[in-house]
Amino acid sequence: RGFHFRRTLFRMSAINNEEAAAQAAAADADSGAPTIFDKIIAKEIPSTIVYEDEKVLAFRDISPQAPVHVLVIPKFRDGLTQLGKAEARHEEILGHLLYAAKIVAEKEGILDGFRVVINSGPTACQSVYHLHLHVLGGRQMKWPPG
Ligand code: TR5
Repeated sequence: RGFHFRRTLFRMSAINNEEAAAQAAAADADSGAPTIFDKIIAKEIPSTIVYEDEKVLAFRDISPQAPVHVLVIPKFRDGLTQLGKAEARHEEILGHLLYAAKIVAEKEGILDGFRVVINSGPTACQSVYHLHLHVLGGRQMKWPPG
């Protein structure tokens, strides 16, 4: 019985630790500080650009999770560190990003089947706090995602 109780306590503290870690990451990760993507936009860091217009940049992910893995980002972040921070004024750029994802899919020859993913916040494993769409394809995708 004692063992059971201690194990339950341990599980509870593990859950609390995970929640605390997630909250800490959330507080600190989305600080609004410049990210690596600013350097990519400024072309201070090289990237393989797939598509670009005055509002968005699409470049290959450095750690591809599929034969085609392209990130589409707004050139002006304007507070869009994550989708969860979107406001009404962002409607136009959000639509533009989604349409750019379709152009990327077309250019990459995966219009028959592709996936667009946005990770918003630490619980969704967002790691770069500059809104980005992942465009993935070139293989059979699985569902549900992990
Ligand atoms: O986890 P989230 O959804 O935030 O996605 C961030 C993505 O940025 C990941 O898929 C990373 O692989 C990608 N990433 C990170 C860096 C990077 C990049 N893609 C292209 N070039 C990159 N550089 C130069 N540096 C990165 N740190």
